[in-house]
Amino acid sequence: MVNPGLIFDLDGVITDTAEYHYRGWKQLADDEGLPFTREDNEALRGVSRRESLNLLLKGKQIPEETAQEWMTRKNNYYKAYLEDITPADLLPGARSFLEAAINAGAKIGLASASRNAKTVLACLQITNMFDVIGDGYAVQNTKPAPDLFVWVAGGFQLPVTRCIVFEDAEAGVTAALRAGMKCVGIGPHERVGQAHLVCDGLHDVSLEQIMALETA
Ligand code: B16
Ligand code: MG
Repeated sequence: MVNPGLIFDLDGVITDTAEYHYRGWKQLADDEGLPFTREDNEALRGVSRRESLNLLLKGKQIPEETAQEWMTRKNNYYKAYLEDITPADLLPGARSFLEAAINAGAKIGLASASRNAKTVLACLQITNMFDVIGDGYAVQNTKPAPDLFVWVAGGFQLPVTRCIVFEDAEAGVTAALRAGMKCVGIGPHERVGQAHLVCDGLHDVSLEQIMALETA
């Protein structure tokens, strides 16, 4: 039988860029006199840049031109932080889990909502570990739509039922389940409890557990 495909979200699964996204949005919010807290930032986890702006605006209406300028400004703040990312910023267990999966013959894919995903992979020096890279440019409908995961499965040339997703965001877990894939949720039950298996991170699961999930 052909080996399964493992599909990894980036922020919150392989590395933790959430803090940098927070600082970028916070800088923009401060520039524009909008209230924005770390608690508010939790709702932005895993959702697209555009949806993040909508959440930040909390219903406030702004012209499209202003929206574009604000997203560009936040992204420039965010990109400045990315310059500091090195392989030391891989989350615990990420490298060893990826290596074990590659050695076992699994296909490895990325499914990130971020348009900066390829830059982050390059900074982490792990680009060549991935067979398929799906980022914020790959599909139009972002998570919780299943499109990005289905797109990566297509790149693997595997049916969706042979793919297992690793996600830290509620929207990402929903997207994986809608795609008809098994899902490993990383984080608290309140956030990722809909997943087939919940754990604290890639350091907290074995490849055997994951492979068993595929046939469960
Ligand atoms: P960008 P993931 C997501 O990454 C982040 O969790 C989310 O906070 C961010 O808004 C989104 O990427 C878009 O990022 O502005 O760089 O395109 O978790 O899907 O890897
Ligand atoms: Mg994430």
